[in-house]
Amino acid sequence: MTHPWWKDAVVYQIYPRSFQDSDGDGVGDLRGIIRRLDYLKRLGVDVLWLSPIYASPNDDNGYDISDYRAIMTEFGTMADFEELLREAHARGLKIMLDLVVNHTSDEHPWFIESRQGPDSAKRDYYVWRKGADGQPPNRWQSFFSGSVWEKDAASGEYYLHLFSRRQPDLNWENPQVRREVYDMMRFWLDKGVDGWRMDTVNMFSKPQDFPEGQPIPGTSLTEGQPLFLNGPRIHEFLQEMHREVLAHYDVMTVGETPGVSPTEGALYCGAERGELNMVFHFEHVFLGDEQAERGKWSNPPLALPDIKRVLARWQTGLHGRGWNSLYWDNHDQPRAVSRFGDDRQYRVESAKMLCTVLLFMQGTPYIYQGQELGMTNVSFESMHHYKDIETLNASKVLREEHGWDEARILAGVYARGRDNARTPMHWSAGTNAGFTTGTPWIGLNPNYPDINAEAAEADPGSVWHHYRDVIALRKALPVVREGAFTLLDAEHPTVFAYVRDDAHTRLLVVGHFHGQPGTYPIPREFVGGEVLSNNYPGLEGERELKLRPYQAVVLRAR
Ligand code: ISL
Repeated sequence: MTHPWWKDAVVYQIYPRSFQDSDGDGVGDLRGIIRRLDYLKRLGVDVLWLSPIYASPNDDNGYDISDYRAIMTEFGTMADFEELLREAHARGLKIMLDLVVNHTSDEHPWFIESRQGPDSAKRDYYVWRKGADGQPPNRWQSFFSGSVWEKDAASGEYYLHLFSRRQPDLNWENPQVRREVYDMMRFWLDKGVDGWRMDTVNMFSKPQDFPEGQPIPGTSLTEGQPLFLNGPRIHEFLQEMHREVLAHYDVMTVGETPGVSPTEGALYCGAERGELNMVFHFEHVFLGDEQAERGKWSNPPLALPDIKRVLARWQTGLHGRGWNSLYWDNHDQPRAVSRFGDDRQYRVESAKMLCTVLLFMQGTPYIYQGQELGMTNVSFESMHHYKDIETLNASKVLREEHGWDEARILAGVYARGRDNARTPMHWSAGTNAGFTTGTPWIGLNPNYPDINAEAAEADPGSVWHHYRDVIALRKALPVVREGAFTLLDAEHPTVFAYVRDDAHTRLLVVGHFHGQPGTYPIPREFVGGEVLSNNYPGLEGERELKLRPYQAVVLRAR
């Protein structure tokens, strides 16, 4: 299995809630996705990753599951899902689901039973601990603000929740819990599902003594993350899952792993490890956040050499040892063009440049819905328009504990809030961008009359056509799949240049991350080389490229 299918695949992430509504309730649904399969086929992607589609009270938009074997009412029925799977497969598209098993919803029957008291048969499905002196077991901070422990009135004990208090953590130490998870995975795989994106996969195993972490200045909490990421039994659990379930199906798996380095990453996705096929690391999207006063909400500036250093380290670190996943954004991140490009004057050029630079690296690329249109961040007028639990909780803490005013909070949210990625997909210039005939669950980005799929498909110069061309090109070039990666000019402040090469082909990829013209000397072997991709009509300079704002070119050595 040196060339498994997922090494050639391009994945497209769908956030079902915001993709396409088919019944006018303002929420996207499965029948809406079916309607858009031909669009996705035309783009040239191979795999659709659906963010959670299961029954959920939607405290965290489906990442809080109350029934793993049922479809969220707003999204449709099991029959709709089966039809989606059939229709996708008929077009040669695969479907990957989101496996959210670090936690459930507090409305999951397991938790309802667990919560009944220390004698409940399901007590041990979750993590219950006694506090001391009226305080929680430790002072770890949750991802969504506040303590990870919630005191339950019935027993006076605390349950663990790394995310919201409505997302209690499952107890992976309990073999019965693991068996339930494996059964549920088989349920979907037997229907014909082609893979899993595994939510927060490196958090399943916690040190059972729950040691105290480093204090977080200005709060009563401690930093538990380093202690519960990549916990003591995590690889044992994943190897068991592989043995019990994954090894019996031809599927692809990608683990979401914040806080892993390439060395740790290889432990999750090393070819011989029997765990996962690849991981999402966060090093390029979290750059500087840890050092910033209020983390991502302070939105520390990004420097290109840091981004290059991180991505190059992963490229070389996993080459021949594991497999990379490539992404600029997803449903938790701001829009790629707004974060790494220029979402105003050079929106089209910079969105195309980001496409080129990402898709010529080694690994499986993930395109987040709307990225192929160059969709941008949104700036809602006030906090009232925001829906995301992380954003709303953080905004409260920033206001009440750190004295930030609304303008300052909004600046952080505009730059980094998760709702940037969650506004409805832009299909057309018509009512609600063609997303819904009803009232959309969250506001639209007002720029949809200019930026939408219908206009993009009709315009050969659009970001969409660039994505389609680059997807087709990377598939035609085996060097992109297997070739070595060499970063050039690591310290160059505005140019991201690298070489991909194998025994047959050498490619030079140059991306100019700047709104002013620039120059870049062409390495000798590429002088006079064939231009395989260019986001401008022409290319100037023979020995030295004269780069236009956000220009990106790919040259093949003679
Ligand atoms: O979103 C983040 C930063 O803004 C991350 O810290 C994120 O919380 C983390 O990567 C885990 O994300 C995943 O699990 C969460 C869910 O809210 C996210 O949408 C999901 O991608 C809990 O299930």
